[in-house]
Amino acid sequence: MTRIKEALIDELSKSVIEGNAEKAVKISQEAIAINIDAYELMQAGLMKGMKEVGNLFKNKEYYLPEVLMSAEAMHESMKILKPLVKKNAGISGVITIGTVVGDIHDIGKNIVATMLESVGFNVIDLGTDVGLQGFLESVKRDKPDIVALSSLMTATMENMKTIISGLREAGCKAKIIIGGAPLNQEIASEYGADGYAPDALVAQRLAAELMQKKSRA
Ligand code: B12
Repeated sequence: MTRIKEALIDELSKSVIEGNAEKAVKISQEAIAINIDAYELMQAGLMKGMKEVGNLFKNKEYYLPEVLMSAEAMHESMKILKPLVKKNAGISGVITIGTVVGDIHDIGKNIVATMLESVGFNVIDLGTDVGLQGFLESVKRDKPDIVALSSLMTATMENMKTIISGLREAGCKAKIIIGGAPLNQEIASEYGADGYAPDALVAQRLAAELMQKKSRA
């Protein structure tokens, strides 16, 4: 990595930690102007910064106002980067995604949605705080190949189980994948999901594999 690229990615990460949206926008624009890859900026810059914010929050060095400012900085930068994430054509399929009922965390979900769109999926984003009814309506209306559920809290991840069994009971044939910080493969299997991914890149691979399996079936 060139020194200037490294420095810009580091500054982008810091702008998220500092909760400085203005700086995040300025750095994103500078980095794009010298052709630094938008996905790399998201991963090595924004997500790294947000991870650190998570640690600061956990250690009670940051409180909700700081976290919100960091989320805002990330959001403003994403507005610039998202349209620039390279689209690799080849995959087609519809994915309905949403954060489950009771949970309003959407930063990770939005990154996953962007990554899925970037490989060619048509992503229907239902937003946050989505219950079984919301997912069922999308299954009926949008006929997704995959339904993706996100949850960031132990208190709300249990809702995934209810949504998964409700979707199955209603005859939903879509593959169901789940993700979010408190989850792992073991819980995903227990909840009856078809797949789990720890981050957006693995989510992209998982969705592509499920589509391949579907087309072979
Ligand atoms: C930012 C943040 C907030 C912001 C959210 C802003 C927003 N628009 O999302 C605000 C300030 C609003 C917030 C509020 C709250 N928060 Co909060 N928040 C966080 C924080 C610091 C970072 C989360 C984040 O964005 N991470 C960055 C993203 C990129 O990572 P990610 O979400 O994990 O996503 C990646 C993967 O998990 C995966 N993934 C995610 N979704 C999906 C879906 C699929 C299908 C797949 C395959 C993969 C996948 O891919 C993503 C990208 O790589 C975490 C701490 C932490 N360490 O995670 C706490 C945290 C999640 N919050 C927490 C809590 C408790 C709350 C509040 C209840 C606080 C309160 N007392 O009011 C409220 C919740 C209100 C509600 N009803 O939802 C706790 C949850 C504890 C728990 N285990 O249950 C945490 C862990 C903090 C802590 N250590 O206590 N929060």
